[in-house]
Amino acid sequence: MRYIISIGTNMGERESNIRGALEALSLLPKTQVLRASSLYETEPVGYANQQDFYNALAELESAFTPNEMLGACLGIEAGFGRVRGIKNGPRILDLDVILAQGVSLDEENLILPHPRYTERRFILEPLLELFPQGSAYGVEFLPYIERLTGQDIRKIKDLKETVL
Ligand code: PH2
Ligand code: MG
Ligand code: MG
Repeated sequence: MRYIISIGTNMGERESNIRGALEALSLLPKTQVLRASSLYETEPVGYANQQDFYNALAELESAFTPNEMLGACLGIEAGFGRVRGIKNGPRILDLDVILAQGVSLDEENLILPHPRYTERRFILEPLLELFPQGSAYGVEFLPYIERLTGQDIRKIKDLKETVL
């Protein structure tokens, strides 16, 4: 099954956190990282008084179920020493399952597609880079980008050649 995973960080060495997360995803069993978006620097959304984030998206092919993928992401975050603090606040690494191909799910610990990605430029812009047609796995997301205002985002560099 194909997955879109978002990677975010605004503590420590942000670029190496993103690269380390991509590497950790690629080392998961039964899983390949197919491609990654560019690396973006983004204005914090939801809680303003913190350092800008680095964000990127990865597309994976994996035999994991969505719940197994969520567990794997939480495990990678823990491996980076993530400590949970204020909601939307600073974090060394956040890995969120955004889309799983053909899956829509509403469970206590996992909702797919991700319930807030439609409001977040730091997810939608890299998603448009990966899916220039404006839909991914049959989910149309282009209209959401057009509705957004603010949320500064700057492309920092290509990760494709360097990561995979
Ligand atoms: N993650 C959040 C809340 N706000 N803002 C940016 N720019 N990037 C993020 O990854 C991010 C955020 C909650 O996970
Ligand atoms: Mg998040
Ligand atoms: Mg998260």
